Amino acid sequence: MEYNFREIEKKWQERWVENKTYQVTEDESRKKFYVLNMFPYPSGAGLHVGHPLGYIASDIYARYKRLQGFNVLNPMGYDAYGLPAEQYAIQTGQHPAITTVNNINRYREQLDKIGFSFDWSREVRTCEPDYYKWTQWAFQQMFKHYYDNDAKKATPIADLIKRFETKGTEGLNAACGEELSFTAEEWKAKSDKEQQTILLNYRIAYLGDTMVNWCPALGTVLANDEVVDGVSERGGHPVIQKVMRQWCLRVSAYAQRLLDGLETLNWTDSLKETQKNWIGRSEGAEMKFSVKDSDLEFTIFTTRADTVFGVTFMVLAPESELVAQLTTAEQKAEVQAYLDATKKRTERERIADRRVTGVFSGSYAINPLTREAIPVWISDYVLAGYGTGAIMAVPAHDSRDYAFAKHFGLEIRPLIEGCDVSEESFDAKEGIMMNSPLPEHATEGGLVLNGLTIKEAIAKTKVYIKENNLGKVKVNYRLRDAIFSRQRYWGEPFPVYYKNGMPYMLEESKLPLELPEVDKFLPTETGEPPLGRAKNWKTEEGYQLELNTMPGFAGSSAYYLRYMDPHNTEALVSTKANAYWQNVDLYVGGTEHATGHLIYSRFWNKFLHDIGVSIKEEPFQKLINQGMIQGRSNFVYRIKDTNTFVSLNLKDQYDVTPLHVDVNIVSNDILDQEAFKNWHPEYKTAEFILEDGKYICGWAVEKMSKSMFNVVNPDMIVEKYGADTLRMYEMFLGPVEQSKPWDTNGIDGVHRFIRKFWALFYNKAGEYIVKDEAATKEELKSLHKLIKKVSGDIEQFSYNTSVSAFMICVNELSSLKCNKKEILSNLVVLLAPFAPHISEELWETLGNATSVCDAQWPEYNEDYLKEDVVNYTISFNGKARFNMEFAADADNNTIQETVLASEGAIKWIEGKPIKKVIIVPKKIVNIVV
Ligand code: ANZ
Repeated sequence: MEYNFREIEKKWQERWVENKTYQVTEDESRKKFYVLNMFPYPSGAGLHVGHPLGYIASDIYARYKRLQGFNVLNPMGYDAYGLPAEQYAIQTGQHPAITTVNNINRYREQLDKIGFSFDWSREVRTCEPDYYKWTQWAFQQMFKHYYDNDAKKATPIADLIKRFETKGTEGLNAACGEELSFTAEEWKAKSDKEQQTILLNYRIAYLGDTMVNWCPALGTVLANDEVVDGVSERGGHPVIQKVMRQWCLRVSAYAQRLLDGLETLNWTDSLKETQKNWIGRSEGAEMKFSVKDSDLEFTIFTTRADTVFGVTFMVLAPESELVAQLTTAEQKAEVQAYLDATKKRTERERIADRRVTGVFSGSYAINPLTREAIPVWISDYVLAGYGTGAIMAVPAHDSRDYAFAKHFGLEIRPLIEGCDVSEESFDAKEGIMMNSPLPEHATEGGLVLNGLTIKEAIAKTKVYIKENNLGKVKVNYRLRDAIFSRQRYWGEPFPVYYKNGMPYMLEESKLPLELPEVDKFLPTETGEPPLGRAKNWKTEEGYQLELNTMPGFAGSSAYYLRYMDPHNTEALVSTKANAYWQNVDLYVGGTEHATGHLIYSRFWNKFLHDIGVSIKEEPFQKLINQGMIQGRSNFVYRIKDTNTFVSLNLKDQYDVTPLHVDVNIVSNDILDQEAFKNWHPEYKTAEFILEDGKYICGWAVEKMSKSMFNVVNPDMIVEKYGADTLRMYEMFLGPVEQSKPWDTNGIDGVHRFIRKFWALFYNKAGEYIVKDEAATKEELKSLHKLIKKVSGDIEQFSYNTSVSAFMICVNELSSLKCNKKEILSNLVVLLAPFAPHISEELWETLGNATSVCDAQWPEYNEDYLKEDVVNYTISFNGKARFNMEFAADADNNTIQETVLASEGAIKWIEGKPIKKVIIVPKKIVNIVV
């Protein structure tokens, strides 16, 4: 039989569906292994060869684990809500549900051709009501819980209400927006609306006033990366900073657990570092400053409490509520003008650019230690969302404060020995506090820092502040709460209605709240989100339903749990299924999710863990980031003002313009001239200047993209070479985690390897030549070398070296003319994770009735790798003189005696006394005379 990959692949893909080969159940008799890919957003462009890279890598691992006897869950689904479908709908009127389904069907067709071991019976689509019911449910649970900092977990809001009724806020240590203080009596005296407002301050899902990038022309909030230089990336419309009431998730409450959890994960150091920086733990102190001639007090956050003697001014964020309270009548106009100007800058711009701007408020604060009056300024280098939105400025020791002081002519007061403030070098971490030129009363109360290191000074000041009730020690995190509202159509509706302006949750029995139909996917004339167009978007009682929808990360936060039990109508996941599958053992996906999805899903899962839904606190135990596959673009060179194209190595003789050419009409850098003429009407009459009768194209490595004509469609490769070749070739390109260019030039080699493998079973005449004879030592050695290499490589995700090892082994067996069943059966099993179709076919041919997926991974036997004899180099005083062979298990004594007694040795020793004999096992015997 000939190797007809088209027939073989079709046959097995059908067989797998018929036999439900990849369906798994919670089989208690076997150990589980859960492999997961980051599920795709089904875009209109379909898959290119870069997309399946991670899926192939994880599929190999999944199949390998199954061969080792594990019960492997390897599911797939679609992150189906999202902007592109909505944008397309706005342009074409096509309903996003329709384009999404079309795209999904196309993805599925492409995925099926590659031969993945996905259990499609567990597919999820985030836009399906029976899926998003549980996204809505989880959101409601977050609304119904608050975070207890003492218990370090989410706790029912009902408990908080009970507590308020009995003790008020006394002793409460909960994550909240604002520290509140009231007694039980005061709580009970509040109206329902007042109580609800207070509870929002504690709920894990809460409505909060947050600063957003608002684009009035587009009628929507934009993400930071959608705003460039103060205007919208799309359309160039002005964007302003605006406070809007939005749903938020109190991710910040979980900051410490998100940090601690990283220690338990098998992720790369660089990914952990990225998450650590994102969470941004900062230990410092909050200090109270009072306002001169007023009852007002405000709190600042500092990591350098020790510099309190060097404070020469204070700065408030422009958005701070204190601005209105501290601005004096004389300064009012100037402050207002400043506030208007800063509104236009996004937070990111404020951090990135170092332009110094600011305005004096007119008020003075009193330094709690020195009792000095110091001016209070307003500037946007202080961010409203971090710390307390107010700082004490120490220009001698902080570069931003320094720049500000210089610009506005404010005092700079150094505190550290040898600190040169004329230079912008503030790296004085190891410095010593000096006898500072402070007013006499400065050290009143006993805080003396002179002679201490900075570290000691910070610690001492913190204790002092605490003991003297001037503030408290505080840990801050950069991690922000997640803004959870989007003014979009194509997303999960919030299961929320409004009564008296307050939000309430729909009853659980009313879930899912399905996405309504609208006439257009645009905001309403009055600027409401698209759901404002839905008819009768109200509860049965007539209350208004929420008009925002949830963001992209909502549906992807707990999907891994849903795959465990995708058809459950009673729960997100049953305890039984969750107890069996636990969490993901291997997660494979792109690095772009390092701070988005991988933070949100960890947070979401920790919450579900707190409320008893998820057994494991961390969702993804091991994580591998697959690299990107870049495009390898090809160029043709058009001689200026002509329709003549000159081959690569002749182009320097002409004045040429390089043009991208579709890589699909180029093979091994040689242009298919006919196809080129048909590619574009403009080239119909193209003429060519050839070298050696060929047109050779230039090439470059670029991003794989339509506009560079370097997109390679996996379907085409499958059509031409088969899925098994595609799979092995993608792995052969290089280490999974590295980015690398797609280079079709080597694919023939991989395809030839597969044919050579086939040729061990069938001769040229198509006759089956496998024999039931005992294998030779050499054949066994070749096989066991491969078993050892491939098993080790798969564990390390070093698939490219595995492919090379297969090639070597098949070459060795070919030259040994080995077609022994004993050897080839094992070889088929080893190859099955990489090239499942051909392996199934040959496994069947070898006489097996069950799928190769259920075979057993071969164990390697060290004995076969042992050499019988070893060749030693015999040296005298370090110089190699001759060689001798010894049995591989010969001991050193035997070796030494035999060598010394040999004729050669006697000759080279020349009768001199022997000083030393050094034996390097299996390599060298060195005789020192
Ligand atoms: C006085 C001081 C002296 C400071 C000094 C630094 C150096 P991290 O490590 O990022 O937490 N800060 C506090 N809140 C801020 C805000 N909302 N916007 C901008 N800056 C803010 O940094 C904390 C330090 O950043 C704080 O310590 C404060 O300046 C500033 F030699 O206080 B420091």
